[in-house]
Amino acid sequence: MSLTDSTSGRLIRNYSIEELEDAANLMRGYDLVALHAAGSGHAGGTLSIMDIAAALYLKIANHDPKNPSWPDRDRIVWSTGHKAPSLYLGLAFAGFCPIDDVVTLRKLSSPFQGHPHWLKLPGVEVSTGSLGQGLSIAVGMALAAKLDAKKHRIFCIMGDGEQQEGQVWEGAMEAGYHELDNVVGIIDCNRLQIDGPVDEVMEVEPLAAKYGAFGWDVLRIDGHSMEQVVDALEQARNVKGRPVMILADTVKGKGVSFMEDQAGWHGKAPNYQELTQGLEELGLTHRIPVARLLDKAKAYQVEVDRRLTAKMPKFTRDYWWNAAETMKVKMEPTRKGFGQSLAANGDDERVVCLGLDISGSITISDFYAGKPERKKRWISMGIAEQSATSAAAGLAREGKLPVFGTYATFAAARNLDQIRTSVCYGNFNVLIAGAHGGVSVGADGATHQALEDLFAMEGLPNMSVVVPCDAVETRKATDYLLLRHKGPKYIRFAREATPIVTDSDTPFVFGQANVIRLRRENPNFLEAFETVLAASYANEHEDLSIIACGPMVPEAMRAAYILKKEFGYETRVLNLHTLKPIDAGAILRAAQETGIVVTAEEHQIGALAWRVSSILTESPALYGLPVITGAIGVKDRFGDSGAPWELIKEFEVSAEHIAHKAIDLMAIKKKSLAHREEAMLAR
Ligand SMILES: Cc1ncc(C[n+]2csc(CCOP(=O)(O)OP(=O)(O)O)c2C)c(N)n1
Repeated sequence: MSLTDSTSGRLIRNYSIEELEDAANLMRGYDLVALHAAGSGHAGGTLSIMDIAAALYLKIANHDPKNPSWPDRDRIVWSTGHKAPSLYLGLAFAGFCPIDDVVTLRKLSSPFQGHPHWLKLPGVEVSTGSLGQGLSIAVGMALAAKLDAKKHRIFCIMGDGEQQEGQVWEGAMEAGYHELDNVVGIIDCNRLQIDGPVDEVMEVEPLAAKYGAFGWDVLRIDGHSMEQVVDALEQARNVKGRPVMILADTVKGKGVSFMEDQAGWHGKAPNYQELTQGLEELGLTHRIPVARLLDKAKAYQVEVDRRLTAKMPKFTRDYWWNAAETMKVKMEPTRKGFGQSLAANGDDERVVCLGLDISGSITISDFYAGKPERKKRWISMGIAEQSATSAAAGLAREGKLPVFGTYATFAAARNLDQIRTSVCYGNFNVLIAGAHGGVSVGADGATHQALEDLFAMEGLPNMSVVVPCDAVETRKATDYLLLRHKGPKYIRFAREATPIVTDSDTPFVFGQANVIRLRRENPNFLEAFETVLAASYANEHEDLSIIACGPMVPEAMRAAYILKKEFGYETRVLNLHTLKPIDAGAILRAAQETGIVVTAEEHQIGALAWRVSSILTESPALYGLPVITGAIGVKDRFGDSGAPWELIKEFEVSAEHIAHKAIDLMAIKKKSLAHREEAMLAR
């Protein structure tokens, strides 16, 4: 069976091989349009898997578009979550949702998230995006089917680079051991990953021998021959007592000449001219209503903009970055400073950098760029965060200075036990970079937005944690942590360009906060402020304090500006770049001297707020003193796809939100001061 009416048992449509080939081609075209409309996404892998997606959704899988949760349906698990558009188009072409809707891909609140989320779109079986987890989910589904004596199958789609994740092999072992003949794995063997060819990043072959050794039946096919694809998926039905793995040899970027076999097209979307050329090469220029689709995407975006504008706190004028003469700033991603420091300090023979297949984007590859002599100290580990973490501990044990980094979710959560036991318990000198922290990661969505990493990193004994506020401070912090600080250390930075609010003269002392004060109007926003070490700052009896870290520091400065302009309030901004060890003295003085503390973090509320609170509540110096507190941060929810600055608004972590909170707290402070005065007079 295939596309089936679950109530009557009737076959909805029986696709021929030619019809499937045509559908796959059309799906490639829609994919290009959706990626173009999104402005980001994964062209290479979505194109290489499309023939398999068409075969699975339109012919092989037993499912009913009118009844997506039909208990007897076959399940399709996309372990390779970044290929979500192929999944969405498979569903759309099968009739689960309108095809045109896929063009809202990666936009705010869209059901077509950057990585699939089953709670947002019927037909998506599970939420994925963190590589290497799907096969284990499939094992769980297959075991449940066996327990319930159900006959449906579970398909699991993976990438060849993804095979580097150790968890894949745990799942493979389990499926073999439990003789799960209801599991069919499919690997998109396009031989490329982000950092380059799979066999250069971390060889995974011979996959057939490896899966065979784990008790699987293995078929190797041409993943672009529809006949072979359908045949293999059908054949898998007849295997009893063993799971089946289909190794599909494919071409990354298949169908679009300039994308084919190009690692650079892994995570890139076509511009309009590339879209037009791609559609022409696919023979789809007149078959896909590009203008209508792009209009639909635009209309969706207009609605997003309207909704976001409506929910933003309002002031008498627009204080957004660069909106007015006095709000001018230079923007650069904080991650840049990390690479600059590695480039500058990498001659130290002890420094060893570990690559985790996201090296250019997080700038760790700047370590060896233009310096071939350092290449021997660049160790490619593949997509294997857990093993790399323990390997870093081993390197440190032998006197090296290991550095590794990836998306903060994978650098500080996936490998948490390895950080805890291998690195922190042994107190090893390992520098961990949590790149792409916060919601401002953007369209990749929730799975790629680290919003909990700081909880774990701060909670580990021996660990030091630094969250620099801009690219300049990231450079200084990395310089310090890499060569001068001993012990486990975590530095967290962001992906999006954010304002530069420090310069080479701005103090950066590990463990010591800076005080930032608005002093004057200046066309250059940075110059309007003065920054000094908190320890050398003399109380100016400001109205309130804002304590921030990371790119929330520029937002706190902008909030201070808004509060001064609109209400005449004076604000002490504390740049708490080092979260651990924390500068308790600076926090206490801010609370004592201003009476209001607002914390601001691009993280679930707490990594900063609760640590500040614990200092306030446990300090005898504050007993009996009124201190009013408020917290800005993400409020116990997962992230979303969307543009970085849209997400800053959606998740209420902008200067406007900080200012709004401060205004509320100022009203409380004024009221309580008035009460106290009344009480004094009454006495
Ligand atoms: C645990 C985890 N680490 C890193 C990433 C970032 N990432 C996304 S795709 C990718 C490369 C995947 O390569 P492959 O499996 O070969 O997929 P394909 O080349 O077919 O797109 C990486 C490293 C991730 N999503 N999850």
